[in-house]
Amino acid sequence: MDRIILHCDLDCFFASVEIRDNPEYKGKPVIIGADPKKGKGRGVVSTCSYEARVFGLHSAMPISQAFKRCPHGIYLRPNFEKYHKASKAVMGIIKCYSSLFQQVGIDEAYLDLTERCSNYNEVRTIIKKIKNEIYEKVGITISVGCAPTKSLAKIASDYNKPNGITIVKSDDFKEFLKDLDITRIPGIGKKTKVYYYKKGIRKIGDILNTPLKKMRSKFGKNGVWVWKIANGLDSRQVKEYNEERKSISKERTFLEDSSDFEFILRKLEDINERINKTVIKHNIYYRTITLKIRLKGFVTYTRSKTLPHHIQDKGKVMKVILELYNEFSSSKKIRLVGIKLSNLEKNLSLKQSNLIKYASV
Ligand code: TTP
Ligand code: MG
Repeated sequence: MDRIILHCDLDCFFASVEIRDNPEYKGKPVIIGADPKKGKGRGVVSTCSYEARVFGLHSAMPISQAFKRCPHGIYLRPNFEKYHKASKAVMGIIKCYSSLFQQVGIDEAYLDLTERCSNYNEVRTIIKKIKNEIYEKVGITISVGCAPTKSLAKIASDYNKPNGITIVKSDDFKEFLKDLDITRIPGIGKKTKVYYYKKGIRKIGDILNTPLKKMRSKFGKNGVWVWKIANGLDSRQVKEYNEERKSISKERTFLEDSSDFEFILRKLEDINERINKTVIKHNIYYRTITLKIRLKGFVTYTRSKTLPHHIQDKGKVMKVILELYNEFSSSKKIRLVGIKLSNLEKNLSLKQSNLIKYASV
């Protein structure tokens, strides 16, 4: 049997927590977000119950527009503290079912059950157990998708929301995908889909029927990525960001040793971008920035700078890296460059302020 990966995603998360705490809202259109001020409010919808979605409401919609479509809805301001507490409780339950657990964002997680299950009946039993435990202990529902890759598991969890279970067996995944709209693929949003629709690609089946070469020439990198997803070629592992982690680093060895500043700068910028993605995803702040340079002949230098405060700022990282690079002088060609961020901290209060920005309230 192939890998067994679950993707778990809470249903209309913020709204579910509010409905749990106010049972009189059950079955009603509940909207979490900015104050609608009778249709004159600024800001957006954070999320809404499925009853509100019937009126076309969705996350990120201007709250004034939501009010026009659903004036009788129950409009509530978000209570992030409550949502963080619920999220922590849910994640605490999910992670008990496998050591391969990865939380993504506030209400999603992956779980690898490959070692634990030997058939899909066992998988279904565990999914039901997880869902029941979450409902009993936290009082909200979650949708779970199971598939042989992370991206397919994510498509599966979204397939039957709310409170759904979708198991996509490794032999059946193309059958499952073929009639789905391409926007089901994470990475094809409203804007990207236009390019695909124009070239006649609407269903995932159309991608399956297109050779990789053609996908690359027509849609570039995005085309290759979605082709791989559709063909089950996503080998990304389920791995937890380790709270005990002391540093984050990435480096690049050049195909040929170089002393071309422009080239080296581009590589450093590329490394910085990649590290920044990890930093944002795990909400990490750092104080120490280190540049690593390995010269032809394997002599390695490192130069560091420690800042007075923790930051999360890729522009500042690049500035420090350039300062450190300028301090360094050698006539020898460079073989490898790397950036390391250390003195790390996961900062919850800033995370909350980001969420507030997110919800524009
Ligand atoms: P999602 O999982 O995207 O949405 P959801 O859980 O509300 O609904 P679904 O049943 O479709 O999964 O996001 C999780 C929470 O993150 C959501 O409850 C509120 C917050 N959020 C925002 O504040 N703004 C946004 O634009 C989005 C997408 C989410
Ligand atoms: Mg969700």
